Amino acid sequence: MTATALIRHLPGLIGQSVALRGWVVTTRSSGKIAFLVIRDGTGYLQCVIAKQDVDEATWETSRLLTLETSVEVSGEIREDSRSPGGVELGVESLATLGPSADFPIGKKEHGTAFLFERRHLWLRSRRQTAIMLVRHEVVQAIRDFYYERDFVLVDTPLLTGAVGESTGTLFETEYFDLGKAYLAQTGQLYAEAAAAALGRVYCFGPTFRAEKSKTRRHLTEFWMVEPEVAWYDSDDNMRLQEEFVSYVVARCLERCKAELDILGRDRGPLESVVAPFPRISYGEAIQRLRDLGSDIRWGQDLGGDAETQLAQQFDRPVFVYNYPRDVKAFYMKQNPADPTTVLCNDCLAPEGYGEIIGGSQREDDHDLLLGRIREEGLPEKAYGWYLDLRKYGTFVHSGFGLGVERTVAWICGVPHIREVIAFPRMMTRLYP
Ligand code: NSS
Repeated sequence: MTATALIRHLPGLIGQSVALRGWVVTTRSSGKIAFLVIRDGTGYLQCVIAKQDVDEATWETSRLLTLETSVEVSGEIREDSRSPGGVELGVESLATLGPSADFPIGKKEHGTAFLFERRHLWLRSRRQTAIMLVRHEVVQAIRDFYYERDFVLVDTPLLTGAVGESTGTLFETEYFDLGKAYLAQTGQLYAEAAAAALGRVYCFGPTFRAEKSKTRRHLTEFWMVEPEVAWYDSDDNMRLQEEFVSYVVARCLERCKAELDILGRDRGPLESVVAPFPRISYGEAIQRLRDLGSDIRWGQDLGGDAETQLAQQFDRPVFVYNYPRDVKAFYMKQNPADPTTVLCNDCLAPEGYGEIIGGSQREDDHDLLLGRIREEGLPEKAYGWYLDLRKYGTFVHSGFGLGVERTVAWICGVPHIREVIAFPRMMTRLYP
């Protein structure tokens, strides 16, 4: 195939002849002139076909085009201030590459079940591509943030022999002669080992949880970025989080203006996302919730509704720190000032989005950690290597995990996280 131009580059090609390939978005025709909008993934382009300027085959083709037909067009790029991108194409020839009869997703409203069943086609819509582009920017911003700060990327295994987070949500599979393997719920434990080797590290990949809940915040496969830092305590950890979240949001405000407009996202609330973030202890959070009329008691975990209520009191993300030990994972460091709590924090996003980060200082005392592993009834043998980190040069260290989908949903202002991953996996969805 001959080289073709990308729509994104056309404003620099005014006056030149180009060939383009793409898919039909809309067509409109009068007796003598037809307007065709195509998209190629990099943008949208209006193509103008004047009957008197083209051969009969091109004119006939233009009249028969249907939604999502793939086409090749060529002609001259002209300035047109009313068009998206400020240019249009004066068509000289047009050919169908792949017909598309009865594209199932049209202009009318469809239910979400209908759309998710056709996710492979729905992805082509303006809204879905805008979301994917914001996600792309978020992922790039994450990588840049850590690269610029000398963190080393360490890829952690997805097939693991030990429980990372909790036994309740494990996907397991038979693993040859070695018994059961679990799909990773987190890369954290391995990132801790890597932090003792490299100092500042992060892992970034898909994680898996057999979530049986059907909420707008849970997927069974989601992406998480997990930094782990030697010599950071819980306070340092929260400072890194607020700097990180502010950075990612600022990058999207700077580079995703068009996408946020397509999504109708009010930028005001995102512009307030500037460090430092307010911090309230778990105890204070319970008191605030009770003052708001909740009957939640000390010792209970904060559910989605409680998180929403708390976050509503602030104009930027808020940290809730030092939760009761009994509602948190085994690896969190006991709070020396109050052994019923652990040195940890969640970061709750505003506007009803709730928890986007869970983080903690890690238990660095060998015997306390072993005690917690036993208390939780976890198989000691599987954690031998993890305990070794406390036997050979134990070190104060902290880290956190930021859920990519929850963050993208919040930045896009999309209510349900299933819409911000190309092919969501949920309890009720494995297709397409
Ligand atoms: O369970 S977390 O709170 N924490 C961890 O996994 C730690 N091991 C991270 C660490 O310290 N390295 O999950 C972290 C974040 C949480 O705040 C959410 O944003 C996201 O991961 N998360 C999810 N997103 C989508 N779907 C599900 N099911 C989900 N579970 C957690």
